[in-house]
Parts: sequence; C-alpha cells; structure tokens
Amino acid sequence: MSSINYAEKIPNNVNLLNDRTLQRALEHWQPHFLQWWQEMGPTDFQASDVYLRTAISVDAQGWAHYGTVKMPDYRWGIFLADSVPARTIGFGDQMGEPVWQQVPGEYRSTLRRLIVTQGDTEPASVEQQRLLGHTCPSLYDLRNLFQINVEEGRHLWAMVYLLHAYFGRDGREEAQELLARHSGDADKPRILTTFNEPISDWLSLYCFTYFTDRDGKYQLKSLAESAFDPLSRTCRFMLTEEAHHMFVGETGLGRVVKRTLEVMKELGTDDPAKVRAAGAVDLPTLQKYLNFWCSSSLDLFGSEISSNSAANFANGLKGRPDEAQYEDHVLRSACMKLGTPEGEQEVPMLNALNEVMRESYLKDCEIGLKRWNRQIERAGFAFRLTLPSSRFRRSIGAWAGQPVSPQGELMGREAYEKALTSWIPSEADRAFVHSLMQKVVEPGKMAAWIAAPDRGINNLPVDYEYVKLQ
Ligand code: BYC
Repeated sequence: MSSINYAEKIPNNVNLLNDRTLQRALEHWQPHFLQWWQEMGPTDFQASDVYLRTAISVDAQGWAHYGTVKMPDYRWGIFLADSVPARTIGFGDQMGEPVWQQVPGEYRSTLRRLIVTQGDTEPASVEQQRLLGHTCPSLYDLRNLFQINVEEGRHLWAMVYLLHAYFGRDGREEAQELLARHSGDADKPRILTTFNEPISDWLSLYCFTYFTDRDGKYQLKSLAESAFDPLSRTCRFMLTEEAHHMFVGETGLGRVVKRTLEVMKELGTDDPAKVRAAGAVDLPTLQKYLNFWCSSSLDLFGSEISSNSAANFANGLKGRPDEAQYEDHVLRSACMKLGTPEGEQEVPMLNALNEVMRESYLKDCEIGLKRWNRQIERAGFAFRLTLPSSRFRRSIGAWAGQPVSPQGELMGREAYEKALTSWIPSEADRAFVHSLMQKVVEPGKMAAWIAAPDRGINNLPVDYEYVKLQ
C-alpha cells in the first residue's frame, strides 16, 4: 500500500519528490487552482470550519480522515490506487498484452481528449453548485455539499496530474484551459451540456448527484479498465470518493419523498396544490425534476452508434464497467439491435457500447425509484415515480431533437412542444421550488420540505454542528 506524503506542498502517493520537473509544473498550477477555487468555488463560506473527510491513504479500509478544516486549506492531492502487479490489457484487440505505463503515440490525442473531458466535468460541477450554500436545508446538507465540492476539486487534480505527467506541453495547456472554461459561460462553456445547466436549488442538486454523478460512476468504471495504467489507477481511487456523492443524491431524494408523504398523510390528500401550500414538494413536481436530470444525464453517454466508442474499446483505451463480468472482451463478431427513428438497425456491438453502458446505467437508476415507490405505496398513495424513456428529450445521438414523450412514443412536434412543460419543470415549478429554498443553519434542524437523515456523518449525531459559520 502506498501512503500519502502530507509533508509536501501537494500531498501525493506518486513520488512527486523524485520528479522535480513535474513537481514544479504542478506547483505552478496550484495557485491558479486556488484562485479558481476562491473565484468559482462555494461563495461566502471560505472562512467557515467544515467537518470534512480527507484522503490519507488509498487503502480500502480507513482511507479517509475526518476533521474540521476551512475549505481553502483542504489538502487537495494526487492519489492513485495501488498498481496491480503484472496487470494485462483486459479487452480489445490487444487483450492479454501488458498494460501501458506511458501513452502510446498513436493514442495520445484520443487519451488526452478523454482525460480532458473527464477533467472538465469536475470543476464544472463545483461552479454549478457555487450558490447553493445560501439556501441549505440543514448544516448536515451544507457539509455534504462542501464535501462533494472539495472532492470534485480533487478529481480535477487527478486529471491534471495525468495531463502534466504524461502529455507534456499540450497537457499543461489543457490543464490551464480546465480553469478557463466555466459552466454556462456563453463564450467558453464546459464541454458536456449537462455541466452547463444551472443547479440553483437543492432538488436539482439531489437529482444531479443521483443521475449525473452516477454517469460519473459509469464513466470512471469504464476508464478504470483502461490499458493506460495511470488512468486506470487514478479512476479506481476516484470511485471510492464518488460513492458518497451518489449517496447524497439517493438519500436526498429519499428524504424529499419521505417528507412529502408525511405531509400528504397529515393532509389526507395527494392534491399537488395542497401539498405545495403546506410547503412540501408535490410528487408530480419531483417527477418533472427526475425527467429533466435523467434525460440530460443520458446524453452524457454519447451517441447510440459511435465510432469513437468502437475505437476506444478496440484500442484498449476505455472498456465497459466491470469488464470482467462479460465473456467476450474483443467483440469483433458481436452485433446489437438498436431502435432508431428510422427503424431498428443491427450494428456491430463495438459501435453500440455507449448504448450498452446507458442501458446498465438506467437499471442502476431504477433501484432508487423502486425504493421510493415502495415508500409511496406503503403510505397508501397511487402515484408512482418513473424514469423517462432513454429517447425522451435527447440532444445527442439517434434520438436527438426527436419529439418523444417520456413514455418513449414518437409524437407530433406541436403536441410535444405543448406537453413539454408538463414533463419537465416549468418556470412556475422552478419558482415554487425556489420559494422553498430557505436557509436553515441551526444544528439538527431541517427545512420543512425535507426529512431528517437517518444518521449523521461518521457516526456523529445528526444535530452535530457540521459547519461552523463565520
Ligand atoms: N454534450 O461518438 P459520440 C462525472 C460529443 S460525469 C456535448 O456521440 P463518444 C461527474 C463528443 O465529445 C462523467 N457533447 O460520443 C459527474 C464528441 O465530440 P468530439 C464524465 C457531447 O465520443 C458529476 C461528439 O459529440 N466523464 O465524472 O463515444 C459531477 C461525438 O461523440 C456529448 C466522461 O464523459 C454531450 N452530452 O462518447 C462531477 C468520460 N456527448 O470528441 C463529475 C470521458 C458526446 O468528436 N468522455 N458529445 O469533438 C467520454 O468517454 C466521451 O467523450 C463521451 C462521449 C462518453 C462523453
């Protein structure tokens, strides 16, 4: 197990001390990162003491240390999971050959593009969430938001390390650009669309961490299979941290459902207007938020039929999540049937891998919905939450721009445009949700629209003062 050296300016387990050039390059980037954090990170809470976990080792048991820190003092560092001895390539045309410790010249620009795209999402999400602290439903939630934010910052460091260490001058330029693009910026937006959507309320945050961070899980798992070993090791450790982000989404949405059901039972009705008047999120509104963030996140898997995904797999750059679970790791003779607006098409499996991943992602998304629907059923109400069809509201791929209902039916464009505000949040819905977003910062207290969590962080009570506001 490699331990992390905290005595250095940049905590790391990659022996930075022995590579002075790389160390200097990263130390040069560090103040730019800190400046970006001050300007684009969570507003107005930089002086607060926050109960945060920090990675102190990459050991599966006890990798994290919990303690109180001010966010700008967080020890962002570079941590790679331990290398697997004699690891070989697990898929594609070079299956069985030793993995690469350096970037092969022929894959350089593709690998850089993948790493930059991954890296771009990390600071983007911090930017998207920067104002949320002002409307936190509790100190517990505020702390979770900041935990996610500092870890997304660390994930940026993870990708910047790879760019600096393996891609020379282009890599350093890309690392600079990662701080220059900004979420929602008209001139220099973030690369992927979902990361330019505003997240201005906590319902959106929980949906984002439920759906979009789960895309993160799938993408990181597929990059963890990469033949480029430093990328694989980096992503394996990032996945450890990512789990908490999805936990925040899953439990956050579960707590919203729980509170809404309490209100519905108290009132003895599921009438959305009455639920709203009582200060809770009615279930149809929640459904609209699920539709919005799920459909947006589905685009993050790329086109159903993609020559990029075929080449990435065949060349060993990007596998399928948990590649070992499959039998065929080369896929040169497999095919898959795909539904497109032009009818069903049979395509080589290699070209359909984005869709394979999207399908297993959707199954993973179903798990939370099943749980919330059981809660609704037990409370005696007929409403059921559903995931939208993977053809609904797509901007990327075969179904991009097609007028498809959340149930997956192709329909007339006019009728579609008209119905869209009943499927995704309208201006009025957003205004209502915003009206609920009142800051609650008394330890243990929750906003009226969300139930308390079952337990606190790291065995502390829910009413622990997770953030000491300054
Ligand atoms: N928006 O063949 P195509 C996370 C572009 S989330 C805009 O369809 P491909 C996190 C694509 O870039 C995980 N553009 O797809 C979560 C390409 O452009 P170029 C992030 C899009 O290449 C929460 C063109 O369309 N990680 O970690 O097979 C908080 C044709 O591409 C979009 C990754 O994404 C879109 N939605 O797959 C914090 C992993 N989709 O290159 C963090 C790295 C596609 O021709 N990225 N395009 O100019 C990848 O593996 C691939 O780039 C994609 C696309 C899966 C995104």
